Amino acid sequence: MDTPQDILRNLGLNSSVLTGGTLIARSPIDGAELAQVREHTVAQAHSAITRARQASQAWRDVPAPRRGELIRLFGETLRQHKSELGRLVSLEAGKIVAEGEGEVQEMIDICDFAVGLSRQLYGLTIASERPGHRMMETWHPLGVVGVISAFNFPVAVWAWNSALAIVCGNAVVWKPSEKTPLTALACQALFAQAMQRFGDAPAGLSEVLIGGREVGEALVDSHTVALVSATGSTRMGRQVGPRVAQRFGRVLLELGGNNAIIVGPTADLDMAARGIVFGAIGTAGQRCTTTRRLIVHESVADELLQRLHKAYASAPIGNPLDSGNLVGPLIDRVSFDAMQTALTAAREQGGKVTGGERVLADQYPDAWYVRPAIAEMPGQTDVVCHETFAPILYVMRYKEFGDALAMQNGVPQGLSSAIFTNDLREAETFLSAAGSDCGIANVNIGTSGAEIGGAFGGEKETGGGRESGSDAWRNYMRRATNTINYSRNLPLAQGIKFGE
Ligand code: UN1
Repeated sequence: MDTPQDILRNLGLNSSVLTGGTLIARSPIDGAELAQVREHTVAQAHSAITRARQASQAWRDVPAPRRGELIRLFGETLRQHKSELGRLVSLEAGKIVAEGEGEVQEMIDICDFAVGLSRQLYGLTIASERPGHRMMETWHPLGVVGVISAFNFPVAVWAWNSALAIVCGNAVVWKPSEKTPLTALACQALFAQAMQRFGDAPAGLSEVLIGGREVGEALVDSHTVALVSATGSTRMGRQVGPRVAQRFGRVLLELGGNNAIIVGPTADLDMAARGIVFGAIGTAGQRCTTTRRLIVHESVADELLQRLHKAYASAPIGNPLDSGNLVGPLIDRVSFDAMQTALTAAREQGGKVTGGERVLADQYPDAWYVRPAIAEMPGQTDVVCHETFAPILYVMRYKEFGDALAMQNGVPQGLSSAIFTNDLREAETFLSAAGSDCGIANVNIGTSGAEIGGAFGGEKETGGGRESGSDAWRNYMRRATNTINYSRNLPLAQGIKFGE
């Protein structure tokens, strides 16, 4: 099961989609070509959206618990293929195998969550002000949900969206990153297996669009697509958000993060160091939840930095398929260049940078491995306020807790945040309304690696969307408020008398 072709064949995918196409899929591990994938035309994208609409019109009539059965079967299929799909994620996105498999586990977890949810799509019953009346809410599917996902979580983000969207009675059209078409095709093949076992699910329930900007735009601009859920950069969100809003479509945005960990004077430094290292160098700094800023109390800064430098120096960098390695490659050269530009800026802005250089270039001339960087900054300078999708940890020191909080909140992004402290006042203040302004705020846990059970997403330039657990399912449904009159009169609300 080594090559992606083998994996895709094992998943039952027709190999004709992997050759002779115009989209060259490459592995960031060594730059090797993995496949030449056929791209969809705009006309094909429109046909896929039409198929999805037809599917959604049949699917909305299927009872929600029965819809859950399809997702249960999909979760089962994923369990059977966890290691294969995880390996494909590693090959195509460059994650270490443990993280590739972890991503598939997130898919399995959201399937379990969605199955339970399929029996809990509750609405409220509301007290009416009129006698003999009852008010309630009912929740209905939206129709077609569009999903745009990024290279760094090439399968889980789609699963968060589609497992919920499908139990909620929608069809899904997915535009994966051009950098990760194979994992998307693999997911589609696995979903097709679940559909087959299910029996009578309508074709078109889950569509994949392979291609670039034009097919993405077809999704964004189609009046048939009721909700566009887009994960990626803030730049992408600035384009997608207004375009969907222009046609009064709904958007769910999960955009850039610039996640900080505050380490207070009472923190358990062992735990803090481990949380920071996983958050900052895990997935080679390419998670939206990656720890990008460390705000550390001056009394523990030297000690903590010493530990971090030691951990960074011994973190094995290399082929993510070798289980000993903890840091795989960056996705491509563009990423590498962006990292170098940020580090140059950090130096210019008074930073002291350790690491950041390219490594393993002789062994992998066409791949981009780097030593994760630590940049000790004189303050929260301009470069620190930008998300660079690479393993750079900016470190700032503080004296007063209020200053640490202000620094934590003083960036345009608002995804994830954490504090390591054993001081109850600090912890609770951090979680309070006056504390972290992020969508995720943790105590004695790092910024990345969230469980699927909570709502996932963030504020400010992160876009405000929430996916995954809690009540995020409501994004995929429309709410109807119903008032039922079971009396023999027709009283008006607000006590209005009209011609009586
Ligand atoms: C992302 O990087 O887009 O919390 C998602 C985490 C993962 C999801 C990251 N569960 O790090």
